[in-house]
Amino acid sequence: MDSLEQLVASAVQDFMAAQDDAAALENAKAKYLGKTGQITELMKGLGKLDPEARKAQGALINAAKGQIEAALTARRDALAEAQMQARLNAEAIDVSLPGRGRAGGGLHPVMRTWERVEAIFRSIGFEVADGPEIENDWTNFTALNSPENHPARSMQDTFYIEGNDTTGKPLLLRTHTSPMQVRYARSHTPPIKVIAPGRTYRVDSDATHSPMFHQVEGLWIAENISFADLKGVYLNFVKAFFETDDLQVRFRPSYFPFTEPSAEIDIAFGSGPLKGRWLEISGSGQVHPSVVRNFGLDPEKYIGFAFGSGLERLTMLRYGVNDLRLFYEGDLRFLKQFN
Ligand code: 2NL
Repeated sequence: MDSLEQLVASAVQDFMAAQDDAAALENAKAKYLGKTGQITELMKGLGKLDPEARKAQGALINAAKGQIEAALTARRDALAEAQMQARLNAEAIDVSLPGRGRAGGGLHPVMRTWERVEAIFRSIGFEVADGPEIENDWTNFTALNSPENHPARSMQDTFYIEGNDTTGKPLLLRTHTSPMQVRYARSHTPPIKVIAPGRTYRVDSDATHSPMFHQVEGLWIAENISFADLKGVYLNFVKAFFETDDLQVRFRPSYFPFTEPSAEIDIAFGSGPLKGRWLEISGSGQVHPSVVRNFGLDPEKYIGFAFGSGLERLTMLRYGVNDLRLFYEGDLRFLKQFN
């Protein structure tokens, strides 16, 4: 029947016209198959026909209904498929792209030296002490025999901090790690055998000085610790640190307020790029009796040595770094070489 064929054709056309939103397709469906849809209306009309005609006409309408339902299902599937494709395209992941990765961190060369120094001194029985970077005047200066008028105490040389200690003196950033050793010595009983590595601060900034730098100090106090012990300990240290027995150590008379006598320690390598050059590497000396007294100990009974070395200096000599500023610039091209 012509009109049924047209009805089917018109339904197919409407279904095809329904685009990606599901409501459009459901509206089109209602137009044919809904309660008042055209197919439904035709079915209702069957009642008026005589049984023979009703049977024939009913079969035709059912066939048309089947075609329309098939077209609807096909369109539904096609729209769902298209929607899935669009989603897949939008959320596509290119699995052939390289991963973003996660950059591995590494130790700063000065920290490498710090850890190395700790390991070496621990191996010969030294404790490692750590303490405050904000110090009071007595522990940083007075206990260490630095007189009131010493230039190290001036505003030009020391970072003073707002706020006073209990004696009304201004707080400051420690200018060496010695105050940590004073704290350690005052809270332990001899033998005192300790190193204090850490950050220190001085008002100083040029090619060879940074306002923040790292120091390691060592202290060994007992009843009969001598300069010979200092020499043995320090020689053992530099040989272990630089991984060579082919070096010489010399002690050169010097002056520090906290030691008497005092000496600079120089080393000279027997081979390598620095071969034969005397290199200053540490200050040292026998701890001054007044300083021993400030430890809370009797200087008639206790005696020993102390030394202080710069961790940057040790790092530069070990790796052949020629400019101190490289340590503080955070340039990965420099830092990566150590990891
Ligand atoms: C330097 C000088 C030195 C010390 C540090 C020290 C510590 C205490 C008592 C006595 Cl608690 N002395 N430390 C002694 C001599 C020298 O370092 O110019 N180092 C780079």
